[in-house]
Amino acid sequence: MPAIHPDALIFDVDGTLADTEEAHRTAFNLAFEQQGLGWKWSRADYRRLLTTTGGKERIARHIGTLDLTDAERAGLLARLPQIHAAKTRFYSAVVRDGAVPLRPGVARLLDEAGHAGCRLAIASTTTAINVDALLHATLGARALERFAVIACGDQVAAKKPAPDIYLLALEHLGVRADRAIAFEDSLNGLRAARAAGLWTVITPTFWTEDSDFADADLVLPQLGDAASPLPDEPGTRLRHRAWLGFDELCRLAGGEAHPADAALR
Ligand code: XBP
Ligand code: MG
Repeated sequence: MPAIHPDALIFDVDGTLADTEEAHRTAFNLAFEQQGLGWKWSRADYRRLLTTTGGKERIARHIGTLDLTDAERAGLLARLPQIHAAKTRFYSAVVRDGAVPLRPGVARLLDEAGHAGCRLAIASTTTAINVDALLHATLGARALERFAVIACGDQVAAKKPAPDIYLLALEHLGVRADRAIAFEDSLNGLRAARAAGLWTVITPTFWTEDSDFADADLVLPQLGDAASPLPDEPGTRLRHRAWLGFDELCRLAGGEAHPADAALR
C-alpha cells in the first residue's frame, strides 16, 4: 500500500508530549497537604490510580477506598472541585516554570509534520490550564497557534478510554478518523484512540509500560531523534532511521510492512 499523508496528528499530553505524571503526583500530594487531608500517594499508589483517567475521578476513586461514614464521604466528595483546583494550581505553576521537558523527538515530529502541511491537535484528559502551561513552557509563547484543535479535560463527559475526546477533536478538525494518527502513552488512551478509529502510536512511560499494547499499530519506547536514537533501530520496527520520522510514519500508517513482517515472507 502507498504511504498515506495524514490530514492530522492528534497527540495525547500526559505521558506522550511530556512525562508529566510525577509532577501530577507531587501536585496531588501538595494539594492534599494544603487541604489538611492527611493523604499522600506513593509512586505505587499513583501507578495503580492512574488506571482511572481524570484527576477529579482519581481523587473520587481514592475517597471510595477510605473507611468513612456516608456523611464524611459526602463531605469529601463535595470538596473535590476545590481539592482538584488546588492541585491544578500546584501542577501548572511547576510546569510553567519549565520543570517538565518534552519527551525526545516530540518537538522534531511536530516540526516535520508542520513543514509537511499536516495539522496538529491535542486530545487530553487533563485541564486546559495544564495543557496551556506545558505547551507555553516547552514550545514558546505562540505554542497554542501550532495546534488546530485542543480538545481536553471536561469538554467531554466520558473521558478516556471512551473515544469522546478523539471524536471531538476529529469533529473540530473536520477530519475523518482514517486520515488522522493518534499518539498515546497509556492503555486507556490507546482504547480511546482505537475506538475512535485512529491508527495509533504508543510511546509508554514508567507509569504505563506494564500495559498490554497489542492493539496498537506501532509501539516505540519514545519517538526518538538524532540526539537520542532508539536502541536496535533502524531494523526492528523502523526501516530508515533510529527515530520515527514523519515520512516513515506516513509509510507505516499506509501499510508498509515492518522489516520483521518482510523477513517472514
Ligand atoms: C492523563 C490524565 C490526567 C492527568 C492528571 O491525561 O489522566 O488526569 O493524569 O491531570 P492524558 P488532571 O489524557 O493527557 O494522558 O488532574 O488535570 O486530570
Ligand atoms: Mg497520557
